[in-house]
Amino acid sequence: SVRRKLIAGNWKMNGSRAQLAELSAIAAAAREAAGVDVAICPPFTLISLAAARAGGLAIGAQDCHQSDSGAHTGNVSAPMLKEAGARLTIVGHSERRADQHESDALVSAKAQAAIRHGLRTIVCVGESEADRAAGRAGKVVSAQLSGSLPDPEGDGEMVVAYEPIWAIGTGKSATTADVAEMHALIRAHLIDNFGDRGGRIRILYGGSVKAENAAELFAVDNVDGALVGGASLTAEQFVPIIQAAA
Ligand code: G2H
Repeated sequence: SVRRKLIAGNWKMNGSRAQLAELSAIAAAAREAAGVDVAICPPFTLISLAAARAGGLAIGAQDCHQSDSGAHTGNVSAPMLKEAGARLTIVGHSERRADQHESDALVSAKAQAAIRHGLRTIVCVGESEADRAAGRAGKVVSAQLSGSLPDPEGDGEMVVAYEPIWAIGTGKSATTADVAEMHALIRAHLIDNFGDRGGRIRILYGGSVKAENAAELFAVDNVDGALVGGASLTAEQFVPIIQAAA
């Protein structure tokens, strides 16, 4: 494939200084997996320390504010993330869309800010269980793509993550047929909107990815890696996923 696989771990609101001990084995596996990019996104408070111990792993954030600075209590901006040592950020994760009521327009502004500052930016999309049951999964994801993607100008790289909400942390992952269909739809959208560049944008799958299902997911067309939550917290669970992508 023209696209290198990217395996990104999303620690969500988990982790501690002690947990950063996992990074050395993850980094060692990443160095051995030629042709695979590996990243870990811990909570904000651990980014600097993680970056200092990354051993070649890319460290990222799970969100970033759309402004560079200002009166935005509790938020963290893209320049701050860069200074802390982050090389990427996730934006628009479904948990933030739900818990923090983030709209497509806000997600797009966040992605734009991150890309402007040279962060690799993973924009998440995905339908709910009700959307899928009603047969509107494709429509919902298309609308999210139309509203949430940044204009990809700037130094950062855009990545799309497809995470069906019903598969997140539930142990249910989508079937390979569902994944193939949705990733093809996303690819078509990217090519329509970004031309040749759309063919080079990586599309990750997320939602209960684990050692047992990683290889079959990575064999699906247009699956260019994974966004991994629960199974990224320990090297024991995360390393086999990296190896499955190599
Ligand atoms: C989906 C994923 C990581 P998990 O949210 O973003 O989490 O692998 O725990 O389903």
